[in-house]
Amino acid sequence: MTGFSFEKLGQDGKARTGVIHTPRGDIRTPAFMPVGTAATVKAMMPESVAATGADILLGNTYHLMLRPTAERIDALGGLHRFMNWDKPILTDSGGFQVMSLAGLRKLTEEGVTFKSHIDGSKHALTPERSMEIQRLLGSDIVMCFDECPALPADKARIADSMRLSMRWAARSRDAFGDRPGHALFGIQQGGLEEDLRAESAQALTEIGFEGYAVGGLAVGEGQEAMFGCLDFAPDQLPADKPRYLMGVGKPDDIVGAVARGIDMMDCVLPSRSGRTGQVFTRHGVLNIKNARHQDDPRPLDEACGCPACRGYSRAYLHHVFRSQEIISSMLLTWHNLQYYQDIMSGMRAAIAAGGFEAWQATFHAARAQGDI
Ligand code: PRF
Ligand code: ZN
Repeated sequence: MTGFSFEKLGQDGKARTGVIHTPRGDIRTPAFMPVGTAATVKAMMPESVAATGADILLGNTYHLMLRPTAERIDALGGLHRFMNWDKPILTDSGGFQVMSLAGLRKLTEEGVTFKSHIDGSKHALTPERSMEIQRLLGSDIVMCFDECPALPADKARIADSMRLSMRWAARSRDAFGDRPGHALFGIQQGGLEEDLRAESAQALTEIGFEGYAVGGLAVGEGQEAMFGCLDFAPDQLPADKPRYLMGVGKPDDIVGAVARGIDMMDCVLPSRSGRTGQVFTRHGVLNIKNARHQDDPRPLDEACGCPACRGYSRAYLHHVFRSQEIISSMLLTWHNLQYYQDIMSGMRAAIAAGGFEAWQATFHAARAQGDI
C-alpha cells in the first residue's frame, strides 16, 4: 500500500466514519489534528501527542518558511525527521496565516507579499512557492494556496476572493504535480452564501483533489451562522473524499460539524488553552486559575485517563499554574488534547454503531449539568 486513499466504514445520518490510508500510517476519521505550528505541539513531546490518540498533526507553511526555513528543514531530512514525528503531517498553505499574522501585506493575482511578524523582513508567497515549501517540508497532505476573507464582508468581495482562490487552486494543482503517496486538498470558499459555495465546489471538483476543505468559516460569524453554512457546504463536495473543516473549534463546534458531514478538523484551542489555564472536560470548561480549586483534591475529570487526571489534583494543578511552573502547561495541554481525542474516538464508535444521535444527546446532557 503506497498510495493515498479514503475508505468509508460507516455513516449515520450525515456523519461519516472511515480511514484515510497514507504511506505514513492510517488516519481514523472523524479526525482531530493537534496544531504543531512551529514544528512542535507546544509543551508536548511527539510521543505524548501520539499517546492521546492523534493520528496526524498540522504544520504551518507561513511559520516554517520564516523560521527555520523550508530549505533548512529539507536539508535536515524533512519535517517528520526534524520534529521526530513519523505519522502523517498536514500543512496549511500560508495565505490564511499571512492575513492574520504578517505585517504590511499586498495581494495581487500572482500571490501575496508581506512582512514577517518576527523580524519585519520581506517575503512572497504564490501558489507555486507554497507548493514548493510544502514539498520541501515533506508534508503528507498539502493544502492549496487560498485567500480567506474576514466576515462580515459584502457578497461581491467574497465572490471575487473565492474566484481568485479557485484560480490559485488550479495553479496549486499544476505546481503540485504527480506525487504518489502525497495528497493535495482543495479549499472551498464563498463565505456563508450557498450559491458561491456551490460555484467553488464545482470549480474544485472539476480540477480534482484527493480531499476537500471547507475554508472561510470560524472567522467571526458565530456558531449558528457557521452551522447554517455547514448544513449545505459539505454536501456540495464529493462524498467519496475526505472533508476537512479548517480551524475549528470548540468541542460542540466539532460535534456539530461531524453531524453535518465533516471528517477532519484542526484547532489551536485545546493546546493554547492548556497554557492559559482553560480546561475542557465532559462537564464543560473550567479555569484552573480560579481560587475555588485551591483545596480541591479531585482530578480535572474523573473519567479521563490522561496523566494530569490520573496523578494530580485540581489543587496541585491550580498551584503549578499560579506558580507559572512549566509542568502546568504540559499537564493541562495533555489533558485538553486527550479530551479532544476522546470525543473523536467516541464519535467514531457511535457512528459505526449507528448510535450517533444518542451519543450527541449524552454529550450535550453532560455539559448541561453545570457546576464542575
Ligand atoms: N484557509 C486556509 N487555512 C485556514 C482557513 C482558510 O480558510 C481557516 C478558516 N477557518 C483556518 N485556516 N488556507
Ligand atoms: Zn485528563
